Amino acid sequence: MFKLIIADKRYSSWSLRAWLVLEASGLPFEEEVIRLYKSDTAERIRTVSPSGKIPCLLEQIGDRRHSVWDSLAIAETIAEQQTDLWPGNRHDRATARAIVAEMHAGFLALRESCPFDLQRAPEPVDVDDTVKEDIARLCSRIADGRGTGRHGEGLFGAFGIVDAYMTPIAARFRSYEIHVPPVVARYRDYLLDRPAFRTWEAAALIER
Ligand SMILES: N[C@@H](CCC(=O)N[C@@H](CS)C(=O)NCC(=O)O)C(=O)O
Repeated sequence: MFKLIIADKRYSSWSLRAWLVLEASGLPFEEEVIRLYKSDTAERIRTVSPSGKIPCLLEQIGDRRHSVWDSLAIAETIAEQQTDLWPGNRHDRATARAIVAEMHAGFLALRESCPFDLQRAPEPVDVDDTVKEDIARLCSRIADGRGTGRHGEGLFGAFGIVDAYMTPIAARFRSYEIHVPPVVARYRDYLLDRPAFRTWEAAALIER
């Protein structure tokens, strides 16, 4: 049985990504929340995660507790057991991995200007050109994937890791009222209407 250590559901986009991957895998798991911005946050995270960051996936193997830190390593670890989480086609799989890697390492301007906060009442903000470039780049990734006419509502068919990585972006599009083309708006709504996301969001909305 896996245990996923996550941060506040309201604030932690990386935790959401790992949690959505686990949910989509169908594998049983428990979760534990370590609240951010508390006096003991850093100390509690250090007891489970060598990087000092969460999410972190724990697996008890005999008397040893195995720890996988970082959302992307967690996603790849789960994908070893549930291979449908990446597209079946080799070229789609490569593109999906490239998008996830780009997301994991980039879009800093958008992340900094539009912090993830599921309790934020939707309201637009002024964004500079770098943020606009991030948004345009994301919209083009989404439009390219959705424009291929593949079966399923995810970027490459059924919901997978790439869609889990896109979900916090969809939430930012909504909470910062970022204007996006219709094809992107449909994908945003698909991600935010999924029962797994709604379950997470319901818990995020009552966090204090
Ligand atoms: N690249 C990491 C980022 C993880 C991360 O930044 N986690 C934040 C919470 S969203 C954290 O642990 N913050 C605690 C701290 O920095 O003390 C991932 O993909 O998991």
